[in-house]
Amino acid sequence: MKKTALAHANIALVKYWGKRDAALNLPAVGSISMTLEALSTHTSVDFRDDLPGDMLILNGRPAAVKQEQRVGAFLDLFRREAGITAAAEVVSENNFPTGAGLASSASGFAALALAAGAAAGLPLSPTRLSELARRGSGSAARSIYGGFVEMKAGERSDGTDAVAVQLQNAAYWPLAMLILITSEQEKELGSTEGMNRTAQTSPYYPAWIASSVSDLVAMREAIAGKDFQRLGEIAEFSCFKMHGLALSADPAILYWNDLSVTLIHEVRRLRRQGYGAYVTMDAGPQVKVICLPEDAPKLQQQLGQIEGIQRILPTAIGGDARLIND
Ligand code: 2P0
Repeated sequence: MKKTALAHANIALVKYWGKRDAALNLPAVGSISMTLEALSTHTSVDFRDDLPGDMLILNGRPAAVKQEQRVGAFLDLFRREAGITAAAEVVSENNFPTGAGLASSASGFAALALAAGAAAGLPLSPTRLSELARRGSGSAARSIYGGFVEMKAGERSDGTDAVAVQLQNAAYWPLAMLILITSEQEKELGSTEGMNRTAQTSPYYPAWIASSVSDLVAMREAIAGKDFQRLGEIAEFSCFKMHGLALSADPAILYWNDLSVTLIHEVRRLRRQGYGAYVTMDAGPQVKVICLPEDAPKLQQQLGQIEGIQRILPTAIGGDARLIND
């Protein structure tokens, strides 16, 4: 039976970078994210006996073979568990640019996990869904939940404890984010490849792993105390530490473009003027500004004047991934 799900993207406030097991996609560090209301993926899955193989329609077009194979391998996890062999028709739409450092794999694999589990008739708990979503993409484990979410690195070799938990729901603390799109091109180096190169070549990698623990503790405290300044400071620290780490790989990994750097300086300038605004960035050139909802319109107006910005997506905190009636 065809089932449809919607999941929101998320942006890490404490970043995940590096894997402790490539086959099961187990993260080397824990991470904490906020789920984003304005960025979502809508996916339907239909297991059908009349299909010669899995089919993926992504944003209205047949997907590339590589993407179709990645989705097929992910669906095998559900087929195995449900004891079915039918191929699936998967139709997925993002309401934001795909593959440009905007966490499309997070919302994509969370929505796919939820829809595939339901279509295969599997009764899956949110924890189990998170574990399965992680196999598609590490950050997808977090997009099962809304609000503030922590992904556990876990210790077990089978990955059953490498799952996300919700720290607080979407209504707990209404923060905002401005996503400044500097380029809509797909990134040159995917996260998985970037992480592997970093782990293999950066002399800083052990320090990154060791120092992540105190970042997670500090971020949990900032969220529990609704301390915005502290949350912003830790988020910037984790972000720049991750990008510094990536730069220390051989060859160096640089996800920023010229405009990214201009915008980082601009956010710092606005902060000196008294605005509460903090930067975070992922495996791409987009600059995300964490702010309070009451400051978002003024910050958007100021940042929107910078030459070269393609567009600004303002967003609130989003809710849980959910099934949608067909
Ligand atoms: C994060 N990123 O915590 C980090 C920060 C990007 C920078 O998780 O290899 O697509 O599929 O597990 O989840 C993006 O990487 O990586 C990511 P895989 P994923 O959000």
